[in-house]
Amino acid sequence: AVILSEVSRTLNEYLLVPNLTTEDCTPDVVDLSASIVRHPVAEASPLRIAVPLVSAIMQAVSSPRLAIALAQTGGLSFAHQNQPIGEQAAMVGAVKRHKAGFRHSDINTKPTATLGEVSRLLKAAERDIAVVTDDGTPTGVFVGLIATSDFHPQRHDLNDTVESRMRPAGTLVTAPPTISLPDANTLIWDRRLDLLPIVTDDGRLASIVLRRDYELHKQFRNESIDTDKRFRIGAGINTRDYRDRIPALIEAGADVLCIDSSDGYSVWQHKTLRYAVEELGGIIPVGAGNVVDGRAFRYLADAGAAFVKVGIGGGSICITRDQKGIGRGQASALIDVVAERDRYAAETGVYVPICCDGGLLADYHMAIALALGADFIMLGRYFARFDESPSNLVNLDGQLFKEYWGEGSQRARNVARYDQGETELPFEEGVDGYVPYAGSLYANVARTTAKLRATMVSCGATSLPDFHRDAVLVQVSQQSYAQNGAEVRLRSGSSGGGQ
Ligand code: MZP
Repeated sequence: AVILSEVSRTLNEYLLVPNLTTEDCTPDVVDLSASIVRHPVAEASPLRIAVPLVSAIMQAVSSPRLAIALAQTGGLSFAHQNQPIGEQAAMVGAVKRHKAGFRHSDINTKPTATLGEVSRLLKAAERDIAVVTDDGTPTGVFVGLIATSDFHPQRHDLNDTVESRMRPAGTLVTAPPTISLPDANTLIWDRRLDLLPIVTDDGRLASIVLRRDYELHKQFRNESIDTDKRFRIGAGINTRDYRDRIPALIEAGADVLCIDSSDGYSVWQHKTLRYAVEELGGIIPVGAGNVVDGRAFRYLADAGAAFVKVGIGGGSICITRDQKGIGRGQASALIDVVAERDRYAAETGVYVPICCDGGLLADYHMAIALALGADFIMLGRYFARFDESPSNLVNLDGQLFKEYWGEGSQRARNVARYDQGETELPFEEGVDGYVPYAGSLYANVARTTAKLRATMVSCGATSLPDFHRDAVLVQVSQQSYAQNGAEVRLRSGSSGGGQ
């Protein structure tokens, strides 16, 4: 046997040491966008996401609803493969059929901008809307695109109706605003507007419907939506029925695929990747994994993997290490694989992104994983806690939980993921349980990305490649780890960090 000299270490065992933060390094300029599929070192990746978070290929996590919410916040979801091909393709299709838009609460109906600001924004956006005055006086102000009382998008062809409601500059508007928020939402997207001013019958500005976070969504528009304004979605595949599943998923519109397996260092993954590259001509990128060392990374990268997923045994529902004695601490696995990714890029000129998968229990673990070199992060437990995940919300002794179960549990019976030729799982590698309910994905992802930005600013980095290059990490002792949290009794109302 070979005994590796290093100890197997978790993400919990590291902290970041701050670098110099300069004036131009602020949270609002931090770019969290990530490459998710292979690309020549000197070129951009053909597929990028605005925030480096993807949802796990799991029954309890990735539903169409969650996929849409995650795409709206800049990440990406993977429809699980532990279901008949037709059902998985329908899940992908359900997300692709939705036109990209915003939830109603994402738009603000209070007039929070002055007319001058509206005018400047519209002009800067070079939209086909005329704003006549920017003196800030509401009376008599015309705003080009408005909703009138006889405007009912449901009853009209949207584009025709909108065109016919465009008024010449200077016209006073006489109808009360009756547009509903969903209609405003649709208009904003269909007309590619950044905001929609609504004017009352006496010409006063009644409200401005605008995107909540202009910069975020500008970035999101560029990076998380296909050119056809459809949400992006990925899908899991397995090494058994890939010849049927991959074509069906391509047909349904999947943007990227990933072989879903607890142990990706296998000839079966090699064959699946070669099928996608040779027989399908690489028409769709296919990621592979999971692996925990550089040898396995190189094997899959050589076979054509679009990205390689790292992590065995660290998942919050995972008992693989207990059951089979297989796995490696996530930090040690990442350090090894990242070094091989960089060697591979230097040797071949091809950058194959790494996805850190499983066992990220605190938001700061994501920062540690990215600092260690991960390109993006796959999360199960994190997303399972939110409203948008498909599992049941349950009340246990007065506390709310969401159900969450592993793909290796009897409940999921994902035989293909643990494929060693059996038709039944001979033993469980995952558990079936509950995770504390945490509310909306939107609010949580916003808080998590705020933390990531703040961490990167402390480390003097404004992009993930900078962070990879410049982060300084230190191992923590048990004594020092014990001081990570607060040492006081919390007052009621204090969240203690809210994770
Ligand atoms: P976590 O985010 O809940 O800690 O981990 C999610 C990851 O655990 C998944 O992306 C997958 O790689 C892995 N997983 C899923 N099911 C099991 C299992 O039943 C598992 N053992 O380990």
